[in-house]
Amino acid sequence: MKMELSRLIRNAKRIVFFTGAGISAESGIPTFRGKDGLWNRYSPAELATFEAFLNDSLKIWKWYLYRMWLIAKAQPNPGHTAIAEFEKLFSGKVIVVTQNVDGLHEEAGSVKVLELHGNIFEGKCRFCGAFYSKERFSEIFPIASKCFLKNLSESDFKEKILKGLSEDSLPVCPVCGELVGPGVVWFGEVLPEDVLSQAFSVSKGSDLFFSVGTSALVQPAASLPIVAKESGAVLVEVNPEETFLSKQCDFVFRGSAAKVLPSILKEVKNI
Ligand code: BV8
Ligand code: ZN
Repeated sequence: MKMELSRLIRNAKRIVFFTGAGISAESGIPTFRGKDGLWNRYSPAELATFEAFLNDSLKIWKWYLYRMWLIAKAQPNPGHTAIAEFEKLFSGKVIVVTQNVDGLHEEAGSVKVLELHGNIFEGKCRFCGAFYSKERFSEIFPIASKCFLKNLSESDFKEKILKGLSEDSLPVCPVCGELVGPGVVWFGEVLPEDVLSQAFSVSKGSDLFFSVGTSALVQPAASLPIVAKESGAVLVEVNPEETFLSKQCDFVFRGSAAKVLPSILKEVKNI
């Protein structure tokens, strides 16, 4: 199987790596639907919607700061690194389309990355539409900066940050004075138009489409592998568990991203 796939990879003109929470699981970031998944402890609607933010912005910001602290402490794993190496090996032919908001693909060295659901270290004002880059947002909300959070122990984070957080220490929008939320796409919110249209066009034009660590349940992201398949791409799934997509895949690797992707890369390098 790997030999045949390696030949396809070598002859491919455009390779898409479509990733979800599973690729960051081995970096210590809980997935959403896995056994200790984030959505099992809290429902998406409860925490990842504008309504929830309006109802209790302090609770929402505590949840996102907790995830930002987890991500700030995390390192890319061999799954992320292998994808970055594929991009170097086949320059100009590889692009990452991710649902993850953790930025670990860029940290692993991937250059062409489409962040469908935004980035957790950015800021977005839902009242006036102002967008704040990582750098600018850490000026507005210093405790949410990656370099500050990564040096905090769990007890310091819980004692000094979470416990000390109050309504009036939340980030205020310099443009309209309302509260700023995290730079992620919440349920019921549209995805960044330019990113989404790029994602659909690269998927349509792909001849090899890897679906790595995603249950492919959240729309419109979950339509990308289908669009790729319909336009003739070879679909490859890397996931220890069956998903709705498995039946449509030409190659299925029932294993973890951090093990499977480096072994495929090794195979490709050897032929
Ligand atoms: C929208 C950012 C237009 C926030 C996220 C009914 C039908 C169809 C659609 C809808 C519907 N009702 C509502 C909708 C729309 C909704 C949707 O799709 N809901 C789903 C739940 C049915 N979509 C939206 O709301 C989107 N916006 O539609 O706007 C609109 C506007 C107005 C009104 C209507 C429509 C916005 C969606 C984006 C939401 N934001 N994230 C945050 O992070 O806080 S989604 C979030 O959840 C992630 O980004 C990701 O997309 C998703 C989680 O999925 P996965 O990443 O796949 O993770 P999961 O845990 O599920 O799976 C992990 C997999 O990895 C597992 O299969 C596991 O086996 C595997 N794995 C585990 N370990 C490993 C591994 N694999 C490899 N290696 C390992 N080691
Ligand atoms: Zn604003």
